[in-house]
Amino acid sequence: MVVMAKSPVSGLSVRQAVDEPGVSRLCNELFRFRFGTNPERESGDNVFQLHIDSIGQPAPDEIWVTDSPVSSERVGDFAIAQCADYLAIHVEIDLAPVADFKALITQVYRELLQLTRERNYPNLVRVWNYFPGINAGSGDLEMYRQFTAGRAVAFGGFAHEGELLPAATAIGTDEGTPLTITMIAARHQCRMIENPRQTSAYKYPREFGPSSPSFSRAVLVVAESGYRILMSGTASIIGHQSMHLDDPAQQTAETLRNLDELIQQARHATQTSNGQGQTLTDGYLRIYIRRPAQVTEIETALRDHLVDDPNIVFLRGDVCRRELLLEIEAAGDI
Ligand code: 3EB
Repeated sequence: MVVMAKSPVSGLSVRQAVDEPGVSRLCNELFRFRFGTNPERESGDNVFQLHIDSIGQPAPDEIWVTDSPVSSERVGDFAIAQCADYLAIHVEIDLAPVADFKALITQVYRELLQLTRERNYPNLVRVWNYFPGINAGSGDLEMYRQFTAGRAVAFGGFAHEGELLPAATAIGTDEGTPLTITMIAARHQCRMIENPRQTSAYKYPREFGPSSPSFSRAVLVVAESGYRILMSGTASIIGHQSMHLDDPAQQTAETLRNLDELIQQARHATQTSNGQGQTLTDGYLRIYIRRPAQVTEIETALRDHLVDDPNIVFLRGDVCRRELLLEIEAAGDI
């Protein structure tokens, strides 16, 4: 598949590696994610390692392609890839000597945001955040809450009504893995989608921490067929309450209803349809599972509810609320 944008804005799409690296490599590959806590292969400037293991089948590289020429480089700790309309930045930071996690997050996010502005890609599209011990510490000292607070400082406040916030994922990885952040930013304005079934994360009440999380439920980018939706990590949350505690099958079903609602909202907002009814074209799901022993139950629930056949990758990770057993992020053409 080659992405050809209809508008002058170049498209952004994703595919899984099917051949040996090198064989399927397109000149307009923006970057690729590689999964695993024990990276074996050599990586170039635009191979972004995610220190998270798949469950079951090894996860193939996830390749983000665009239709304009790509250049990549390394600047300090940052691996940077860019094309006409998109900038991707990846950073991995060893957390062993870190004293103040919140301050570190503020500093890293400030540098990331500054790069997007300096290079004139001011619109944040998608961010992935991974770090170990996400549920360690209690109350407002919990690592996830420190992360959220540090990020909010860099974003310059708590509420972002009317401003573009990126779609995001924040997942806990195994002990000893680095803080890993990947950010995609766009030159042109993209569209942010919220979910009426859920309180916007940037409006979460105080009980979930001193700062509300700086992310949107989904962002739309231009794609071959019209728009591609990039949905944030999504969980079994209605309003701001976690639902179906201790029931992975029901949490899966509720999460899929949330994703479905986002797709409907996006189609409504853009007045578009890919002509495929409920289904996404080139759908892609990443599923983060807290307890690998529950993968079969979750996969069964998933197959029961999915009407289409997207690429699915199962990964071992901790969701930021302790009671949540899984989180699903998804992308596809609407
Ligand atoms: C939620 O809906 C689940 O803090 O960047 C999902 C995606 C979640 C991103 C983030 C958190 C984040 O609140 C948690």
